[in-house]
Amino acid sequence: MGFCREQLERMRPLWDRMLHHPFLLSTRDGTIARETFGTWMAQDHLFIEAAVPFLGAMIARAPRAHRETLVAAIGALMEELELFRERAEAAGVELEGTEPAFICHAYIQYLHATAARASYPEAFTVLYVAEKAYLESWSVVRAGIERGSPWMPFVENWTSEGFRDYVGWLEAELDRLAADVGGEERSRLERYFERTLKYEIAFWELAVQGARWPGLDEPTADPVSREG
Ligand code: MP5
Repeated sequence: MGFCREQLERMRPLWDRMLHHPFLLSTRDGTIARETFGTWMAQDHLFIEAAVPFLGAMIARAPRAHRETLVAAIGALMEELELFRERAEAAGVELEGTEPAFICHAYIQYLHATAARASYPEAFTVLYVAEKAYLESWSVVRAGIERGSPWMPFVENWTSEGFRDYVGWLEAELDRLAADVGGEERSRLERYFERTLKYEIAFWELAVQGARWPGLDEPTADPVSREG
């Protein structure tokens, strides 16, 4: 069995938790609040903007045979950004000037740190898990969403034939990369796999919980005296 299948089986309970997230189920059922979906849109727009330099850094280190597909993936990100701008305008969601939520900020820092410091197979693992997560998450939504939903273009973006083929390519290439690494590196790939999946769950959670940073909502209970 290849690395990806093995990890997907190891992570099955967490993976299923992601696929049953209330954000996905309520988008599928048409009960999601526009504000909740708007929070996800504005935050994911930031994430995608950060994914462009992440991929750029990967291309700089990619084997020749990976370059063409990764370059095309940057083109796809540019089209996604355009889709977000168009949908945001239609839904009255403000994208410009949005501050990253805590979880979005952390995930973006993780992308940047991975691009700068991790090995190529480690960065490839992060890319694979993030893309596979979106393919499967939006496939859950696709199974029940009304075709006329304003959110349908996002479903189509991440469940298209082309995107499925891209994720299939990532899977085959990650299996190949992982087959060539030693035991310690393989353990690191497993940790990247798990951590990225946890970030994906946290990102759906952020949309539902809202973009406020933790610890800022309640008034200070017992103000510290500044006298003396
Ligand atoms: C993706 C995304 C998919 N847009 N946002 C998160 C939080 N995870 C994964 O990546 P891409 O590059 O937009 O297909």
